[in-house]
Amino acid sequence: NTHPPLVLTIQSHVAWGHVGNAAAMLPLQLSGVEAVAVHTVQFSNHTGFGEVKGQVFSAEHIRDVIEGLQARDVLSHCAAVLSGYLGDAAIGQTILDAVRKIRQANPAVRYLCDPVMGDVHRGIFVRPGIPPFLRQYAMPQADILTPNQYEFELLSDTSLRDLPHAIAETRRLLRSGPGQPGPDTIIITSLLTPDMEGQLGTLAVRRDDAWLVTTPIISLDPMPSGMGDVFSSTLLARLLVGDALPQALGHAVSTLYGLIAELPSGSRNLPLVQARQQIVQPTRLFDATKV
Ligand code: PXL
Repeated sequence: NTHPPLVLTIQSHVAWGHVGNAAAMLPLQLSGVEAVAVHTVQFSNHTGFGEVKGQVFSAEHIRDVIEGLQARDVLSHCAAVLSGYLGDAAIGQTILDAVRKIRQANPAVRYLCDPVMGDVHRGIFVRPGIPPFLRQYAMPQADILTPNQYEFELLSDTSLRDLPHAIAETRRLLRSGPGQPGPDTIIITSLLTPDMEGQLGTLAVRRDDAWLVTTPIISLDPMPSGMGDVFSSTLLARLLVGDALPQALGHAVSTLYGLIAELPSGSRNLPLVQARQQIVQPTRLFDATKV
């Protein structure tokens, strides 16, 4: 009997609803991946509601918990690290310290950084220190980066005109070779350039390949939060259980589509529990095509 792969997932926690770790854990677990979850904040609900109670944890608190994991020899056995909503830039540095420690023990560890900053509907919804932290410190350490279009435009200081422009700008941020800083894979979610013909795109770019998945747009009002968090955790889980990038991409996009299709009207929380079947076996499968 073998152990399932371990993922250290460091994100926000909400008591009610599904964002951050409260969104990521179920997709990891249902995909056969063990989630080692460290919470950067504990809030009552996600910030999209406007009113939030709870606290951002201190960087020392996060460091403490990670030290405990290291003492149990859990850290060095993590196949991947997943980060999302940071709460504070100092917590981000603690996450990068953990990534460095794991990398020393296991150079094959994959760090998926979801640079959670905001979206086109709400603008930036994180503390001011977070965008510069992500750009200067986190992006160079990441293996996989999963910004939405709004976050990608912030990170790259561009406004995407069309798909070829998106691919070219993405390649500019990729690592230039083995051992160089920067991700080897960038995935732009919620891509809506004028040439997308009314479809919503998810674009995965590596040095030598690029893949696109398109889905019909389901308009949502209000917008639920947590879609990016379900996407990044599902994608990472599929990669860890052996999917190639285009398969993992198609699966994760299909999971999101299925969840949104089952969203109760007016809900700002994803129906993660009701629609859990969409995580394992999405009803409608969208395939990635090479672009
Ligand atoms: O899904 C991003 C996210 C994560 N964590 C918290 C949030 C949000 C978006 O609103 O509020 C706490």
